[in-house]
Amino acid sequence: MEMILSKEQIKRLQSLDRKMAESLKESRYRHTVAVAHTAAALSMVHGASLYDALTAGMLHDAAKCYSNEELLLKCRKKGIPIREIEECNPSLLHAKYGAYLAKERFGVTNEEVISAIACHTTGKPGMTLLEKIIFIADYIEPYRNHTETLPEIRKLCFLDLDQAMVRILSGMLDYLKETEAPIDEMTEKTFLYYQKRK
Ligand code: DGI
Ligand code: FE
Ligand code: FE
Repeated sequence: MEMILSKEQIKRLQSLDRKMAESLKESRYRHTVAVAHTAAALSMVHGASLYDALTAGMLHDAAKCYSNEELLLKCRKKGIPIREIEECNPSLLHAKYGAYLAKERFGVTNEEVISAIACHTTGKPGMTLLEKIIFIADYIEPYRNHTETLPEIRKLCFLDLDQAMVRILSGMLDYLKETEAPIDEMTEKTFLYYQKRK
């Protein structure tokens, strides 16, 4: 697995970094860089491509600069299918639309990177190594402070990705139920898939 960045790759990553710094608000940009670096660290342990992890991390929230209304309009305009749960909860679309932007605006051709962006919010059953790394990095990056159990979850992520998926999804589903947020069936399917595998 490619663990050394070429000069060309470093240039491309710096260019993405500048573009995200311009388009995202400061706290979202800080989170973006943190996810990219956390994904890089996870790649070093678990053996994914450093460049792919950094690219997907840098772009995973690229569509967060848009409001719910804008996301709905843009997805409709581009013919991106919108499910009922996304109609009610358009913020879920930032993952799918971010994947679209990665391809069409930022010139990403690696389908693995594009799909890691597309499923970073809900996950999906049978995720690739890179998809899991981005999903997990989004949850554990150093600036996150949403749950008391983060320190032990963070440690687990560097030891066993599938077990970490179960811990993260179970916490996420508990939180969504607590707040009575509508749950995307994909989030539940992903949880059940990784729970069974454990
Ligand atoms: O974009 P971020 O804020 O970095 O994080 P994210 O892409 O995971 O999306 C933010 C929220 O999405 C987070 O609070 C968890 C939530 N989410 C994940 N699965 C579901 C969900 N929200 C709803 N309503 N339903 C889901 O199934
Ligand atoms: Fe996100
Ligand atoms: Fe994020």
